[in-house]
Amino acid sequence: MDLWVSEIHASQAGMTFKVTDTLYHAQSDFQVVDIVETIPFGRMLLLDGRVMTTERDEFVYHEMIVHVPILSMPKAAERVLVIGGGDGGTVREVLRHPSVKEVVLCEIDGLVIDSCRQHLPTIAGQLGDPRVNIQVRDGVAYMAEQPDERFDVILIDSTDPIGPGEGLFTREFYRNVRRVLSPQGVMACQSESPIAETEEMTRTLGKLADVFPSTHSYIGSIPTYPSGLWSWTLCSKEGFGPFEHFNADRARELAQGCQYYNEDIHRAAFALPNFVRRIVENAQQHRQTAGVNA
Ligand code: SPD
Repeated sequence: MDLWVSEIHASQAGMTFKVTDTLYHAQSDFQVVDIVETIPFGRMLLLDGRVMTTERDEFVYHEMIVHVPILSMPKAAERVLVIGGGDGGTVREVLRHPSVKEVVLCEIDGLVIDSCRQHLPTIAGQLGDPRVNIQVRDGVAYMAEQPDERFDVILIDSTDPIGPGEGLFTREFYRNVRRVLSPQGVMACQSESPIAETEEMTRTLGKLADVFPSTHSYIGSIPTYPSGLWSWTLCSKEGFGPFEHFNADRARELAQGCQYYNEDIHRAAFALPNFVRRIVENAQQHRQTAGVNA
């Protein structure tokens, strides 16, 4: 049978992958969950038809959402919260840091966790680690209930800002993230594609800038995501950025086990092309227009 899967992006461009097998297909309470075997990228997780991760290029996203913030901190990360990220890739990377004592994974959709454990073992394989505490909960509600300063690192490994992921892109949610971070803590979120999702990225950065003392966006290449160019944004409670506390020796040591992240990538990812700089500037503009309480 000649099977293909296509994701049509908001920009009205798309990407098509040759599929050899459908391993999992279910409608959960929140979304349609698919795991398919593709020729170019190996196994692929799709939520509501959007590519979330693939065996072949997942390392870029997961290493960048984890190691950049953790290596930017002035202290060792002990308590980490991952919101979303039910495929387990972010948790796997967090566990590479020996200082980590606890990782809470708060994922709204239990079917995502179960299906990835079954069909994506190279990504989800660390979810059984004794340091991992899985909460199948809505991340917005979970965050609102947490005591102040509970986590050193909060990673928002969300879907796009539609459907179940929408609440993870609000000022109210970001205010709770700031409140729940420990004093020297750091957060990072996926902040969409500067090319394919320019407006979403601008809106997201504007909201983050309303809540945190500073925002630091960084970029990387993810072939299976819209346009192939993706962004993440790092914020800290104290306002430090990616370099003040960066320890290149620690990054070099960690990089031995990584496929993308290394000490040069840590620095280079923050070198933004002019059109991305302008998105950051427009977001600041949006902030001034919207006002802190909007
Ligand atoms: N457009 C795709 C955005 C997906 C971001 N989250 C991916 C989850 C991988 N752990």
